[in-house]
Amino acid sequence: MKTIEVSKFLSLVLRHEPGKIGITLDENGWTDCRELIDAAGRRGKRFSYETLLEVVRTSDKQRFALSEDGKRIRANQGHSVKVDLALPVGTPPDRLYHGTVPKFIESIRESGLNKGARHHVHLSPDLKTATKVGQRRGEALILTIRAAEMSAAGYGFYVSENGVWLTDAVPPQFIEFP
Ligand code: HQG
Repeated sequence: MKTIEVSKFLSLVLRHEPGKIGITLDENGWTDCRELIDAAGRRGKRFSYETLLEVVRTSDKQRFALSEDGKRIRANQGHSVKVDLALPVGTPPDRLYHGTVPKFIESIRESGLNKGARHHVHLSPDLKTATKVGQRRGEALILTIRAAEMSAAGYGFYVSENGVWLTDAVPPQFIEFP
């Protein structure tokens, strides 16, 4: 498998469907690299440990992390299966950004940002990243989140290992629309 295919495959099994290849994630989302590679290989998804290392190293968004001994791997964020990433709580910058698309705006105006199928709402530290996130779905529309104000009002924020800011929900009063 090419690295891009391996990356997509890892996203699927480490975030959403470990059971698809018969592996399990521990409570913090980790799984054994060797078991993962073997289980994948038995289902025709063949790649080496070296390829897996390359995917972790070159992932544009640092999607995966290895344990210090290199034996275990987990996804840094984006899970739909229940895992506790034990993320550090952080104090966000004044503003954070969220890239979305026009068709969602009405609903976001009414109910704010919600986490949908994910564990958290994902917010970007800069406009460029937010634009990329929005463009996955079409013409990107960038919302500005008054994050420091939210934090002061008692809403919790976490930072993932790859610099994505996470929170449970963003009520409409903290969102600036374009
Ligand atoms: C929208 C990718 C209607 C929200 C990216 C978004 C990111 C609402 C979509 C990461 C809404 C959810 C996350 C509401 C939110 N009404 N629509 N009240 N609240 N939405 O994919 O932020 O490639 O779950 O605007 O780069 O797009 O997976 O979230 O459009 O970092 O590593 O509902 O996923 O990273 O979509 O993306 P998603 P997201 P990976």
